Amino acid sequence: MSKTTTELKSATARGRPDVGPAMLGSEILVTALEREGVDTIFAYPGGASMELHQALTKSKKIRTILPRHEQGGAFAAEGYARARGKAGVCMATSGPGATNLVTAIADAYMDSIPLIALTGQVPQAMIGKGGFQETDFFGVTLPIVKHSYLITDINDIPRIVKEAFYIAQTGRPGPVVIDFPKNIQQQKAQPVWPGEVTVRGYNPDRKADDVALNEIIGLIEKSDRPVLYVGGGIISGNASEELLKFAESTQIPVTTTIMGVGAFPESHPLSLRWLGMHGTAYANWAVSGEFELRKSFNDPMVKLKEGADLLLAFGVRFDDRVTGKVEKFCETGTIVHIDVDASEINKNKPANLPIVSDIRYALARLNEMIRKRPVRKKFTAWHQQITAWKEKAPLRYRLTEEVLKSQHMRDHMGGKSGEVILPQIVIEMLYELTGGDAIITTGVGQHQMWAAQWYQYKFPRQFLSSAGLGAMGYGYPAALGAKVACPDKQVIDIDGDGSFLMNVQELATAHIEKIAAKALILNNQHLGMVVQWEDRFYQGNRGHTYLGDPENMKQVYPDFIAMAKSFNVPAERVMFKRDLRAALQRMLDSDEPYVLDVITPYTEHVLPFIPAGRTIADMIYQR
Ligand SMILES: Cc1ncc(C[n+]2csc(CCOP(=O)(O)OP(=O)(O)O)c2C)c(N)n1
Ligand SMILES: [Mg+2]
Repeated sequence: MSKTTTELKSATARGRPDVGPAMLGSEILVTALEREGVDTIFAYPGGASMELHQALTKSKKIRTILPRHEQGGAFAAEGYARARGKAGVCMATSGPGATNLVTAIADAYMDSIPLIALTGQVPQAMIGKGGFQETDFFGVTLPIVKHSYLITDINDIPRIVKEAFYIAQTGRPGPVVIDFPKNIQQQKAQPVWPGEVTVRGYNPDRKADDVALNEIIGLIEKSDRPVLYVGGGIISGNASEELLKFAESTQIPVTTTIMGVGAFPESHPLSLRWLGMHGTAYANWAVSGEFELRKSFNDPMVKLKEGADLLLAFGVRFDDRVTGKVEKFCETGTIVHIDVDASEINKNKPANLPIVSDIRYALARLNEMIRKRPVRKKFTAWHQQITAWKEKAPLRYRLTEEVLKSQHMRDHMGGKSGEVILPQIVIEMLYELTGGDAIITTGVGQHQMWAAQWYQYKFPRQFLSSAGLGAMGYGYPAALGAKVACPDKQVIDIDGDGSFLMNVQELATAHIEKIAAKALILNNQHLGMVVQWEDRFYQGNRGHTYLGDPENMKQVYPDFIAMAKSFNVPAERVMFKRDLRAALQRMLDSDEPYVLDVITPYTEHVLPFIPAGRTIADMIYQR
């Protein structure tokens, strides 16, 4: 967004200014947060933000949680936001505190998560002088925020905070930075509280017109093979119910992006699960058609079955992890693209019918139209084709030669091949034991893809993962945030050993703050996803992807159990399949944070797999 001018329709305009008693700038900020309904802030103090912490100690409404690393705090705020559906708030001091927030801000930007990042800044007189802990945070974050503010006048605080929440939470949500110089925190003024804000040039309330929506219904009537391809927009737009109604009344099959997992119940007969690089073969075929697997990327593509002739792309952005080679993605289909953010339209893939709209509005209106004039098309042949594809290539795994011959078998299993724990079964079992009801967070890597494949998601805000940015270290802090947001839910971080180690310090936050988020580590002693690419494209040559101790490969390294215990967090390790179920149950039964370290072979690959930038004719899947 460009620089904004604000029109305040404050109480003043109605003749009754809402003026508070004189307070410090820091106190005005905290009061402004309270007025936005903030109940939790993840904040790590320092010289430029301690005034704000002093003010927070006086708040009766806001719980301040001290993370052990600002990145952990910011990921926790994101987890809170994703699980709760309202802005998460994190705070850090200037300089290194602020720069430690950058990864999460970038993550929130990529995945459209409402995040308020507050930072202390050096006093105004010191700005630009390179003083202790000065970083131009406004500048640093400029390309990765929806909007940002540097407070320069104490009287602006109420308006800025109100605008920040408004911008972060409306339209396509995103991160907003508020940088707050220390001298203004220490000034005093009487706050004037705005009633409501509008930001000139910013209109998040976009609604499709009926002509365009009618055209969609016409296209459905004309099509033989329609597919709904839906994403995170359905979740952030709170449109799941409308989507379910629309899919059921039209009988159009639904595939989601990773961001859209949970937007449509995956156990539903119309669900194709998620699509893309590691998505189901049948979702990818339904969108782009089935092709013979070609031996080389230069061979011609040989089509076996037609894919979608109509793609309803709702709240998605045609990410490359979904499309592969974008020209070949749904090459023969008519594309309808609805997004609330006009800049997504025609960005990655041209749409035949582009519509800028709030997705809940559009779906609700479509449902009304369909109620009055039901869709007559039945798509019987199409449903039969999809059933055949589901039977031909379900998600599946088996004990492979690679696993049986692996170092893992020699080092840890003592030849007991029946006892090896494949990562997929851990998640399947977790699904069974939790009745599919848990909120799942993840790190980034193979475990993330398996967590998305082998747990079936049934409600929105159930699967929280760093999708667009792919930030390792996201899982456990995000689980803390989600557990704070939803204390009555079982919240489990399905993590990798590499990813978990990146924010392991947050076990302290979990213990001290009594946040019972669980960490289930699929510990393959490797950066497994990179290993998979090494195996496929670099003849298995290992380029710094082993995480264990090369001098003692029999030892599991590092020792997460000892580490967890040092944080006073109960922990357990499982090596053999016979022990898995009971150990998972103990983890679930714990009312404390808990670490379950499950040792798995590093030789397993995530399938299906469409190599980056390639096509549906290059998809490898388990036969
Ligand atoms: C912060 C960060 N650094 C590097 C990467 C690149 N990367 C993607 S997956 C992966 C391996 C992750 O290993 P682990 O967490 O153990 O998960 P696994 O694949 O073994 O399940 C790496 C290094 C990343 N995504 N994020
Ligand atoms: Mg690993």
